[in-house]
Amino acid sequence: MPKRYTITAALPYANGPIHIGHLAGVYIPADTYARYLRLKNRDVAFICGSDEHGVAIDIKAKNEGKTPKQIIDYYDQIIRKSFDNFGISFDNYSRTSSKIHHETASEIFIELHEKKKFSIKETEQLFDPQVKSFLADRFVVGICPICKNDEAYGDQCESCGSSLNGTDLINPKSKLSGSQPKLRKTKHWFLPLDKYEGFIKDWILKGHKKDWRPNVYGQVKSWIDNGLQARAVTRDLDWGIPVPVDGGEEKVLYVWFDAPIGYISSTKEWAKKKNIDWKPYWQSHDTKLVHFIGKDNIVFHCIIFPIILKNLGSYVMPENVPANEFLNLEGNKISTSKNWAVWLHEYLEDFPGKQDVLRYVLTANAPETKDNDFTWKEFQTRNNSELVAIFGNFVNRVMVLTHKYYKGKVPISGKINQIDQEVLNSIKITTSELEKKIEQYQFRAYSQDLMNLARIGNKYLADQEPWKLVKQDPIRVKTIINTALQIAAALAVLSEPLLPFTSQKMKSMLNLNVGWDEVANFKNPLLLKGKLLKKPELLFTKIEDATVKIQLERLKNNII
Ligand code: B3M
Ligand code: ZN
Repeated sequence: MPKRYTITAALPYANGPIHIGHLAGVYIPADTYARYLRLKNRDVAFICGSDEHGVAIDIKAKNEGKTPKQIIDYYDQIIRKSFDNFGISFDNYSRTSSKIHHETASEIFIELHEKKKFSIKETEQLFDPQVKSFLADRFVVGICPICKNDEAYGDQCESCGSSLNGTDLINPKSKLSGSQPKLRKTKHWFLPLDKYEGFIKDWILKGHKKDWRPNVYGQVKSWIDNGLQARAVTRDLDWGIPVPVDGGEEKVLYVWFDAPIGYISSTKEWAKKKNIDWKPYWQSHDTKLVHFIGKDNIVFHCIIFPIILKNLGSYVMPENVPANEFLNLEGNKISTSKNWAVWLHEYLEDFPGKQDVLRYVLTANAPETKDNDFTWKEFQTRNNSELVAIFGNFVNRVMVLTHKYYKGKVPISGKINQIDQEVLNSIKITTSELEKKIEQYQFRAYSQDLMNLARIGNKYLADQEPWKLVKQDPIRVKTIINTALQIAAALAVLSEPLLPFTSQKMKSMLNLNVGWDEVANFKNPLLLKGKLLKKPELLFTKIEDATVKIQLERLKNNII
């Protein structure tokens, strides 16, 4: 078993708020995994931060007549607040405009430069004569030569994940002036990816065929099959980390060179606060490194960043990169520019206190192996027919009965019969299943196994009907209530990775203080007889049709 875990979540660009696609694609799975590992008493560094360089931010600034610094300062704090509100429990959330990141990225660039790992070449790049600026990355759009997506950028096609040079685009157009760009010579530092095809083949194509998700493995394979090409890791831009070597004047590091290094600088920042050494989290072979990302970031996390680390020599490679596919919204691609999105800050205004409902629905419906669709109807259905009718109803019923018959005290159990024993056995069985699913990044399945345990509890109460036995068999009633309370206690603990707010409420109501492993090694009881339970409060409430209607109207009325 690894001695420690470094879990990274893709650094969100600080040029807009967070929406449900970000949560579903990256942050809920990463947080669920990190919370689970902590419950298993593992040493975890859950790392993230704002991605504050790159053309996307520069474009936003130009469009709003602001400076890039104003843009990142504004959105960095909005993003942090959204993650806090949704219980995304980073151990450190940094930002790539920080001094420690500029230093870390510059040191790494200088080390690679001095080790002559780059090839420095003068090439022709796209140039906009009207605004007298080179057109790097998102400053140019055109048709992707691979998949013909007509909104491909100068560095990447988000539709097929291809990493591109601007000169690869068909019919390129300047995002700055709309004009047809010209070619102009300029010097850049290139990372010769082609030299590392063998390394990627051995490490991923041979080594991770079985344990990496097919969509990730398949994208890396198609990259290798098409042949890796050298990639420029510097840009003719003024927003970013200045190239820290002679000849790099007026150039900056390519955002995808510096951003993944942001994981390392954020870990350094965290370790400094804790007064511990950061190096084991990135350089010890008993560390398990896992990158949580969306599918459009696969090439940067499975090929480019690992080749950078490989060249540094002392870094570990990611053990897994469980990239999710995309989440669509009401049948259409989520689009920031068209405002076709459910923004977290708006969701919380309309559904205060329902963070766990969204965490559950986005996990139950997560795009783990293929693009999936979020609909408000399904949101309502899963809330009403699963969270309210099964999970919440079960916990509320058993607590109400405990207060009704025993003034809130856990009753002593009489002799348990075979049915009781089977129900109690489901605690250990379910926990072992949940552990397997989470360890294999199958969070959808985890959410359904968890709901199934609540279903078992709900069915047990409904079948045993203790309310009919109060007079003729009070001991039997005590046994049934005690057994059902053990299931509720197990749910309180096993739900924490995915439903942290609900788990907290349940532990408080049940006056419960047991850990994951006590549930995993379940020995009856988790909840001791005589323990006084607090008054139950409803864990979930129904969502009405009118509420869904309002959300659909808001979407349609606010589209740009
Ligand atoms: N800022 C997010 C994106 O491509 C990008 C991730 C960086 S992770 C180092 O949407
Ligand atoms: Zn494409």
